Amino acid sequence: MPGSHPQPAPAWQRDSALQEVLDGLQQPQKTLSAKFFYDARGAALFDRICELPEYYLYRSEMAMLPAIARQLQAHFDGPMELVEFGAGSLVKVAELLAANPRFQRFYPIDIAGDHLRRAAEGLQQRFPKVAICPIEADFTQDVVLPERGSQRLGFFPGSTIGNFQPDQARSFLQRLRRSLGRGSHLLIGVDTKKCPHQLHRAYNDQAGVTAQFNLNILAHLNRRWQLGFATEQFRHYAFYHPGQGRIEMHLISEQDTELNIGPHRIDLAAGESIHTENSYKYTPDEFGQLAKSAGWQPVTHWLAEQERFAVYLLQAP
Ligand code: AVI
Repeated sequence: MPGSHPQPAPAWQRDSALQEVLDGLQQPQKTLSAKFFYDARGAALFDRICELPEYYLYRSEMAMLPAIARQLQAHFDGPMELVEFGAGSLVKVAELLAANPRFQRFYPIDIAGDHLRRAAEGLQQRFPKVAICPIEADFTQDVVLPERGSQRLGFFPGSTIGNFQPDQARSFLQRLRRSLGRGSHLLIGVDTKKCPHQLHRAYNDQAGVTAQFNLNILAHLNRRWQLGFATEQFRHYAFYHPGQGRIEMHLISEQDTELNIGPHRIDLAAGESIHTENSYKYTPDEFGQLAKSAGWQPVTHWLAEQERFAVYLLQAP
């Protein structure tokens, strides 16, 4: 009989990620979570960003890692195990493993399981003596790690911590402390505050790769949920906000446009923006304070040439 069975909720209501997109677009400042950058195309565009002459973050950190890995030996006795959060292609961690023979076990954690296992197999061939045990998990949630075999070092490179709001960064650092356990260490890469022009160039490259990366967020949402964003109508806009200490990335709509998600209509006026990313920059003092407020004790830090980038060693008391 019609009406006797409860109707299932429509697809757009059952999909929590799509709900999140809708919630963001209903805010006075329309927002999309930066996590939607990373479909396969977004990940490939991010790899291209890392090769750009203007994007100093990747190269500065990579260049520091071998010396850091060697110096870490002074802070640990005996064997060590390494845990990388959001491990991706495992390029950076290879620099640590190559320079420090103390690492006996490595747990790379990433949500993209197939990519992670392929990368882990490649790394295993290069480092046959290290036990490499990939863990498919969302590193922004609590990850339960196997019992600790030796001194544990977490690794969170790339200044991804800068993509969190400071209060979320604090909660995330607390979460890492809980996952890694008492007495563990964390090695974390963080971009520094510097000349706003240099920061501006890093997110407004001449080749336009960052613009493609930013616009891909809309293309990704279109592919995933057929949202119908007219991507050619949007322009990349990124700037450094000195008061907030962050790069903000936006997409500016060049025309009045509307979008329908289920029964909801979203209006965008010409000139209106969708805020897609923050990338916070920290002085060593500021990051030290943030780490302490999350229960970590700063042990030491290393600065890249011209203080372009910082890598911190923290300890969980
Ligand atoms: C992943 N994350 C640290 C990058 C950053 O610099 O905030 C993402 C990025 N956005 C634009 N370019 C790179």
